[in-house]
Amino acid sequence: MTIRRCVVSALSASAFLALVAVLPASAHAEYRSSVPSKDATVDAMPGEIVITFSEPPAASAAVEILDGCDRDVAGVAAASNLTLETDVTEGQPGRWTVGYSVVSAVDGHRTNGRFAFTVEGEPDCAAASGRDDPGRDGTDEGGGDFPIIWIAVGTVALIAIAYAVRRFSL
Ligand SMILES: [Cu+2]
Repeated sequence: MTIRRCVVSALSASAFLALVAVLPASAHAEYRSSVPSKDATVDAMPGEIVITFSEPPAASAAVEILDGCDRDVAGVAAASNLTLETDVTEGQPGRWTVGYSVVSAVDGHRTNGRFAFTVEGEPDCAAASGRDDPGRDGTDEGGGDFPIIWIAVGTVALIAIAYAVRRFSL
């Protein structure tokens, strides 16, 4: 009985080690290439950003595309085989950055990354901002702070309850 249990645990341990040894061979959904490519300079604003990964990205991918005025111009993202195509809604020239968070459809691992490229021309950020800077808008900031207050209140309440339960159970 004891020997059998020992053999079983030794077998499962070696199976686990074999699995761990195999896993790094699958490289997750790593960035392979993109259009426009990393650090490239293009003379016209791209209509879409295409990123190719080493493994197919799941449909739940999140992409942020910041234009020369640091505004997110990412439209709809669509995954197809190894590529993720994201529409660009509008934008200003300058230095663009693309951030992505994708989950490999093969092994479920998440990969986050960022790359930049340049669109030739001078950005006209004043003209492009039809709406005002959202950071200056008090209601936006208030909305962002609200949940943090409730998380803090909830945490304090939980600690108080846990403390009370411990005291009364002793
Ligand atoms: Cu992986």
